[in-house]
Amino acid sequence: MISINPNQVQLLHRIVTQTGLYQYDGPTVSRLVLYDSKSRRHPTMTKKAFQAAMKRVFDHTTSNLAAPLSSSIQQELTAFTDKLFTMFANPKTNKVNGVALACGFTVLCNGRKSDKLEHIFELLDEDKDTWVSQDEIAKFIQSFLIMLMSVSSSFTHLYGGACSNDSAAITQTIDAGSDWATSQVFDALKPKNGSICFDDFADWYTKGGYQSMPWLELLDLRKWVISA
Ligand SMILES: [Ca+2]
Repeated sequence: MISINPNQVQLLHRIVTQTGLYQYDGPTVSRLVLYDSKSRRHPTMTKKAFQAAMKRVFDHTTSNLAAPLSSSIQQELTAFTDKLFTMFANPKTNKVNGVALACGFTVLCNGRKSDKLEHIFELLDEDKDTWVSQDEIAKFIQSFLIMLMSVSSSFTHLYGGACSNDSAAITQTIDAGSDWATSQVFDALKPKNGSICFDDFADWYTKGGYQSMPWLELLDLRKWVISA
């Protein structure tokens, strides 16, 4: 169960609309996120590289706006991206996985759920053989939940257990939630080579998998943000 405070949806609404982000699709924004690191197979970003990536994304999405961002939105945006870095960074290395970040950003972009999922599978499939492993799916689900957490102050219940608001507990909840959701997919599909392709996932989801991860519907911003 995920609960999202209405004020936090307003924050998300302001960020995606006032920065123009919601007008750009996942592939466009992913390229901006991964610009510096696309030649590397597993891009990781220092805080400096992360901040440069955020600047590339929002310079691009705000370039066609009629007026510059107000200082209050700029402040909210800085607070939001600072929170993202904290949430996405590996606590041991203090670096962010670029693919996970790009997957997370896809949640905030324009596009239909199925198009976003297909793009996310392309991002996850780093060796481009169309197969995606259980670890890679877990990475996506984790980044999805991190993105939801970052726009929510009342994400208090996940999979039946109450969690407090301290960051260690939140991280633990996200890890447990993504492991659980990923195993739902792989336990159901039991792939022989340990990997699945996009069609396997889409088929599983349509035939009942949505009951395991109803929050995947949130990939379509029109259902909860843009219409709000
Ligand atoms: Ca692969």
